[in-house]
Amino acid sequence: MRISKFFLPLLKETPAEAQIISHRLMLRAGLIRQEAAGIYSWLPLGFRVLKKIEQIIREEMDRAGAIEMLMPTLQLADIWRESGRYDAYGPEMLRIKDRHERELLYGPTNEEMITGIFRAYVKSYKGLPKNLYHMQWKFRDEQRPRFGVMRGREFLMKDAYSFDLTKEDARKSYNRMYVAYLRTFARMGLKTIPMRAETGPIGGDLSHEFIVLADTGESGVFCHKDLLDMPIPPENVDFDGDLEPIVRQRTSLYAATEDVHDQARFEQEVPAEKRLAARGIEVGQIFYFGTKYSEPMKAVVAGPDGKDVAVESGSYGIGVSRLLGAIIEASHDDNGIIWPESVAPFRVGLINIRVGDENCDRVSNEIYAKLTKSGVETLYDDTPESAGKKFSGMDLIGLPWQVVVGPKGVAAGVIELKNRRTGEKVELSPEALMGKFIDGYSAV
Ligand code: 5CA
Repeated sequence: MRISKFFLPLLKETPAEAQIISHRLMLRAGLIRQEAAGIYSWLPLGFRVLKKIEQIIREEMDRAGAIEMLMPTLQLADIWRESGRYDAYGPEMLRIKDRHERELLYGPTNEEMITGIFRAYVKSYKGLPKNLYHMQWKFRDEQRPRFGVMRGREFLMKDAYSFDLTKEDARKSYNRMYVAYLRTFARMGLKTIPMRAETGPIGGDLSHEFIVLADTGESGVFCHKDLLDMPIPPENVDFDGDLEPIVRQRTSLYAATEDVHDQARFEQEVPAEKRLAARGIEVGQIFYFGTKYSEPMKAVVAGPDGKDVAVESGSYGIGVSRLLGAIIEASHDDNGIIWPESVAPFRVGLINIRVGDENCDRVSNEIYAKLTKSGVETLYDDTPESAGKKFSGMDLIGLPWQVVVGPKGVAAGVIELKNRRTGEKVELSPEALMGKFIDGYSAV
């Protein structure tokens, strides 16, 4: 993509309303624009990151055996009356009437709707287990929307819902999501710690929040320091096998959010030098709630003995849009964002510092054409701006690699490559540069 043809509105000034670094950087780097309190447009650069994050989540959900679908944002109130949550949900729920005076709501979560879908089609235990998920916009009329996408009112969530015949099977479904989450967040360069958590309006008595430690996080958290350095389950982990050992390795150590924290137990179970009391960002939460929805909504299947059984369920959320904020909180410096390669909007930022110079243009155009043709996502700064402005803009948007083409280097047959994270710069021949980004590249 050529910046001259792209839409990349960078801000010079730090917007006054943004209190935390990720929010400031998201506005300055042209990722989002606020449309109303807690409601954002996703500008092209931010939208690319959102899609990358979605794709990682999708791959890991699919690997764990979950099945993607899509439910609407608007839901009928009637189905929420069946579960008893229509009144219980309170002012956070955005309630709407259509022209026929039918009561609708903008979904804050989808337990009711998915239970309605499940019960319409699955009648026998032979159709179990099932785990269905979607990524869809949610609306919660938060009392204090703040910190940009961290606590929005409209936000993108991945929500998965599992259905099983027995408690034991439901526990296996829970473990699959637990392990899938460890892999999902690690692939985005995030270190997350699963912590026991309150279940709130979703319900149930077993729940973990996946927490990224950050001083700007909204949750107070307490845990054993060894949880910071646990191995991430490999890509070939067997989701049909016994995942309990992976889960137990973590759950045997103390980790709790402030809502369920027990200071006496913490001090008893964790040696003083291993105690960590910190703040964190909740990027995901998983729940086991058994028959909380299936019973009132009569989502039953015929068991092996022919008798009807209410299905055992859990739900599993990830804050897709919140993740952009969390990743930036965890990965930035004074000059701007530092995207991990896996979620970067482009892998390479190509800077032509002398646009109009015949040689610089020729070399830059060649590099751009070759990288793009090979599928290396490249953002080419072909604008007539000053070199200084191009460098600071590129640092701000945080692409992992910067390729700098200038008259001196071109005359000497070299191009500069800068690693955004380490700041390390090397000079390479154009061939060596191509070889770095294109597998099996050969100049001929
Ligand atoms: N139905 C369950 C699981 S699917 C559920 O709604 N869980 S939740 O309430 O914990 O939300 C799931 C995730 O959405 C949270 O872990 C958080 O990362 C994200 N989230 C929740 N509220 C907001 C918000 N106001 N802004 C941005 N992200 C949010």
